[in-house]
Amino acid sequence: MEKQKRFETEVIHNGYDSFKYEGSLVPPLFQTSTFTFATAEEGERRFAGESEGYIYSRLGNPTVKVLEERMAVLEKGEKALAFGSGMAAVSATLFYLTKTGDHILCSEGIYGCTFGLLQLMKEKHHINHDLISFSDEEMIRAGIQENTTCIYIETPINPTMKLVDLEMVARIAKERNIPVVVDNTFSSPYLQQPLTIGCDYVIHSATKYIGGHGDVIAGVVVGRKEELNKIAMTTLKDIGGVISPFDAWLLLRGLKTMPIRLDRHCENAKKIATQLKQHPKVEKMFFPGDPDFPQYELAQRQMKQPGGMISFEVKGTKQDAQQLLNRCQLIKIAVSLGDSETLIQHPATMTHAVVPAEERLKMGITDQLIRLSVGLEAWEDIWEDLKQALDQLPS
Ligand code: LCS
Repeated sequence: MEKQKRFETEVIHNGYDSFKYEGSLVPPLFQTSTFTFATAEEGERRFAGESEGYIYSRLGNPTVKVLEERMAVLEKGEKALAFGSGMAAVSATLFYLTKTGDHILCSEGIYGCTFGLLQLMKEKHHINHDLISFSDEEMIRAGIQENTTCIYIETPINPTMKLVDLEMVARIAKERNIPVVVDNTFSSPYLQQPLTIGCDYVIHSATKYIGGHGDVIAGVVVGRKEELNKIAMTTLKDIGGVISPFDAWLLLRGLKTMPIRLDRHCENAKKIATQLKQHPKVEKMFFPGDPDFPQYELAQRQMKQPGGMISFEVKGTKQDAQQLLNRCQLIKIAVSLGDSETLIQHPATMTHAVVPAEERLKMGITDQLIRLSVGLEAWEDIWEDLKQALDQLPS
């Protein structure tokens, strides 16, 4: 096997041999829905799995394959599968791991649509779940039921930035042989690699830091070959949330600059957080790189850098929070994250609007909470814009 290179090299080279493709430096875009067979018998062999080769792009595509191989290496997994959205990746994995009557133990705090999916699974398929704080071992042990077939966590959690100790969760889950699924979207594989600390599946909304340019909706799951092969042949193939070859191609382009983009996102976020924390209109700030962040020590241990996302509460009301958004000029009001542009959103009425108010407050999503995805602009320009918007809030 070829020796693995450093992360910054693998994002550019892994999974692709240009000489298999006429020397094309960049992986070609195989924008085709189907593949021709030389003979009927060859078609039969491919369907029977007796002959290597592509059949139909829902079952596999060469451009998508380069992306999957690269992602597997970056997350240090055996295999990766690409999907048409982060939610397609989440739903394919959760439906693969559960059946009617099973139970999912979930971090208290997850992306709004993942919350919506869990509701749907409960109402339509009687697959239950509990959202619990993963802050101590006893709580996790007490949350595991006889029928728990999956632990599902985000870290950092969208949008509160709370962290889950992956080493602790993986250790407890191993005792009971329960697979741990980590949504690694907020970290990217550059900052944190959950499979290396004993977790079983990593999911990404590749829409975010992996793509990095705000022009793709996509998802990825990484894990062990045996299980991912089963997902490929069931909840990916038959539910059909596949990625388009063009989107896979865009993600390959985005991936090349992911480490340098993230270095800049993190550096900018640290600078913005330092200023934000001192502003008189800011009530609280949640940023894993802030030494006063309650889980600062865990962030230092678990993440290479604290990431590019900051949440904060303004003093005042929901209307004040909305006014702050309205007064931003350079910073764009938009959901999504991990793009070059700095984006600001109001989780209670946007990404987490589907979560009932009581549940939302338990997660820590107040009406005053604002989420900032720090972009790649000059940090001084981002701060100047945010500051003038904050300065205008009533005292
Ligand atoms: N997981 C996390 C942690 C997410 O933040 C998102 C999307 C998803 C999964 C789903 O990925 P998608 O299907 O959109 O690719 N998060 C969004 C957000 O915070 N704002 O807009 C989308």
